[in-house]
Amino acid sequence: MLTDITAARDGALADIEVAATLDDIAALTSRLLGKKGDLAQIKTRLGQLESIDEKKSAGQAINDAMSAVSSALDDRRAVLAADALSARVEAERLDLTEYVGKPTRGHAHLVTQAWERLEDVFIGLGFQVAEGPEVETDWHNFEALNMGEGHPARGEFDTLFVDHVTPDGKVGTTLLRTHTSPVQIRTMIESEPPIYIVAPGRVFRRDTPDATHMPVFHQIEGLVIDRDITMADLAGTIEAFTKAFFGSDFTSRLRPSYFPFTEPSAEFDIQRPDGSWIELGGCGMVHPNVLRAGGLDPEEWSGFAFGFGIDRMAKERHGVEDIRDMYTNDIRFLEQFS
Ligand code: FA5
Repeated sequence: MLTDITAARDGALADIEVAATLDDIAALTSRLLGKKGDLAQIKTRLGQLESIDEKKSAGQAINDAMSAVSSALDDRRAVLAADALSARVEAERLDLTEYVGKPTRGHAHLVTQAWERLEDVFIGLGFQVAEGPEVETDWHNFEALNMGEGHPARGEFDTLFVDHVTPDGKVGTTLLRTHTSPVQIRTMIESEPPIYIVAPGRVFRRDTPDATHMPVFHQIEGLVIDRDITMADLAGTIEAFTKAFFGSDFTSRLRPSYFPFTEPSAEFDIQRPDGSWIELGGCGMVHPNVLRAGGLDPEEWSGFAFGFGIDRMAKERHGVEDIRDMYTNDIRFLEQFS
């Protein structure tokens, strides 16, 4: 029996040595150490041995053989697992050599750069930065800005409504703000004049994207409320801003226009050094109804407001042909504006 045990053990060890994969090891483990394995089969014959000493030494030999086989399986499994890991690491290795010696730094997006520069310029002119929520009430976005329910100007802002039912059962009174002008109302309500603020932020409209329109874009609002503010203050501020932001060879003009929340209203254009004009936004003297909605007495306070597109401004400043290029996140395009 001892010869059988030795033969079974040596056969098992030879099989283990040539196992080539972890699957082979799994199969060998159940074959060699399982109930139907050679050593287990020999064990069933122990009872046939006559003397106790023979049983003892054969039993001991079987146990030794089992543990030799078991530890050989463990060793081979460890070797094969390490090989499999190195093979996987090798297969998944990335070739990063093209980046060696060329450290690159990221930079702020074109629109973020314009946003930050605008804040800097207006802070330099004595303004503070304010902000308001992107999800607004109908009241702040329209009503308080002199656009009551049914006002035709509402239709010009292709509004995205937020599904919402108020406790009194009204639908559609919450929306994604269509402009930064509701920050005017919030600022008037929350702070005492004199007010000199700019409010840059993201706005939303159901506009189809084209070379000059995006459904999500950015505006910067300006609001000044003080005593005896006139249209001349507005024109002077716009001109000072134009020169500080675009350069001293740029100039600005106001063109009569209409906004429900300003009276009189104007469109604000800038002139490039080559003489061509670009429309940047709207502005005007804050309408008395808007001052009242903000809790201010129009007899005591007057002011001006303006709002223009940051994306359009970035586009003009950098000579970008199509506003959509700024949002496709093509690194070859973005890298040009570091
Ligand atoms: C307004 O939104 C007014 N709230 C501006 C205003 C503020 C007037 C304060 C008076 C006083 P308007 O809809 O024209 O106005 O938009 C202002 C600017 O936002 C535009 O001149 C343009 O530069 C930019 N703009 C408008 N729609 C888009 C769009 N879909 N994509 C990119 N920029 C846009």
